[in-house]
Formats: sequence, structure tokens, C-alpha cells
Amino acid sequence: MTEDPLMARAMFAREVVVEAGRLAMRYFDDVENLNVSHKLTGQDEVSAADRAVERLIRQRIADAFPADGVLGEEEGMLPGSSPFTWVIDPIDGTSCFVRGLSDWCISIALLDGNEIVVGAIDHPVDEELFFAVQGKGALLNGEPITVDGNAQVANGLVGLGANLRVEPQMVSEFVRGLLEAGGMFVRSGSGALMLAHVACGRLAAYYEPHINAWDCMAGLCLIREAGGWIGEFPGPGGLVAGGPVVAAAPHLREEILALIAASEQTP
Ligand code: LIP
Repeated sequence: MTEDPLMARAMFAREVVVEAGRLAMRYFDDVENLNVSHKLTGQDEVSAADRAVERLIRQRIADAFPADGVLGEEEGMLPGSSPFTWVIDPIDGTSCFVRGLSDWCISIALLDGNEIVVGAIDHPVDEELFFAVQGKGALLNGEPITVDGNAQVANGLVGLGANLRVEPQMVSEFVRGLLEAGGMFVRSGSGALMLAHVACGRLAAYYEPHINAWDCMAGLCLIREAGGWIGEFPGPGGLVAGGPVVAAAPHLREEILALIAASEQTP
């Protein structure tokens, strides 16, 4: 293993995200027998697969980097004594996963202090592995990726995250403004995967009024390393509270921020 603590963790993340994807696929192939329960609302599900995959990732981290902190969607925050914190979503897009839909992924991010330094997203159904290390670019299945420098709101697709954690009009007003600007949106249920699609140029931008750190931090690392612009995340609430997320090809930053601002003005 390399002596460089960042690269050792980056190589580890690339391996573990694929191992976790294989475990998730075993549950996905038997989804009709999957145990599913609900958290706060009927739209907020968790399955035996989410729990098993997070347990696997946490065990691998504990074995390899026992001093690192870990924040995961299902088991919360385990503080560490090293500068590094892992931020993991065992299955992002659980609502798709439990219904046999393919828009889900495994998302693993690594923070050095407050800086996102590694992002790894595995999309097993499509056999796509997204990977980025700070300062070294972003890759899809080993090939360099970049955001779409030619996309425009009026001829591109904007990824949109929507959930019951925000007032409905925050989403509906953004959609209204986007459509009035000649744009169009997609919402898949996996913020991580849609952020990865921004990094490889499939989507022009992504916005979600409230997202959790484990859903977005790997994707934000990918976009930054793919030449994109990412908004500040998390906000004042900090890592566990989450907050709004926005990211785009750099030339669309002002237009997307203006659409968000307009959506927030509506009484
Ligand atoms: C999902 C996020 C998505 C959000 C959903 C849900 P999960 O994560 O990726 O952006 O809109 O409400 O939180 O719960 O499937 O890991």
C-alpha cells in the first residue's frame, strides 16, 4: 500500500465501493423478498440492503483506517481521531432500489478536515464506477470525464432533488422558473447519481433544496474534479444537518443561482 495517506485511502475507497456494489446487487436481484421499513415518512425508506451494505463499508474502514471518523446514513456519526472522515451512503436511491428500479448507487466520500478529497460512486446496474481524487481529475470506468462546457439551460437537462424535507413550493417554483426559461428537469431519486451525471456532462446542473451530506459529497468531489462549479456545502447547519446543494458547468452558475433565488422569492 502507498505511504501517502490520501492515496492509500483513495485506492481503498475505489475497491470498497465496488465490493459494496456487489453486495447490494445480491439484494437487488432478490428485491421481491427484501425487508423494507419506513423512517419519518412514507417516502423515506430503509431496507436490509442499506443496513448490510453500510455495515460492510464501516467494517472495511475500521479494519483499514481505525482512527478515521465515519458518517453514514443508517448508523450516524462515529467520530475519529485522524483528520479524515468517511461520508457514506450505502444505497443512494433507496426508493428506486426497493421498487426494482435501476437509479441507485453506492456513494463514498472522504473528507480531510472540511475538504472533500475523494469521491467514489458505484452504479452497479449500469456497470459504471465514478471516481475522483483531489487535484487528479475525475474518471468514469477509468476514463477522464468533464462537465458539459456547451450545455445551456434551454437545451440541456437539469437534475432536481425533491423530498418532503422542504416546503413543496420550493421545488414547484424552481420547476416553474426552469420551464419558463425553456429548460427541463429530471428527478431520479438518487442525488449522488445525478451529481455524477453532471460530472460526466450528461446533466447541465443539479439542485436540491435540502440534501444530506452522505447523498452528495462524493458527487460534489466528482464535479469539482471534472471542471465544474459546486456551491458551498454543508451550510451553517454542518455535516449532519445537510442543506441545499447546487452544482453546474461553470458557465451556467449565475443562471442556475438566479433561478433558485427567484424560486425562493415567491410568497
Ligand atoms: C435520496 C437522495 C435524494 C433525495 C431523496 C433521498 P436516499 O437519498 O439521494 O437526493 O431527494 O429524498 O434522500 O435516502 O435514497 O439515500
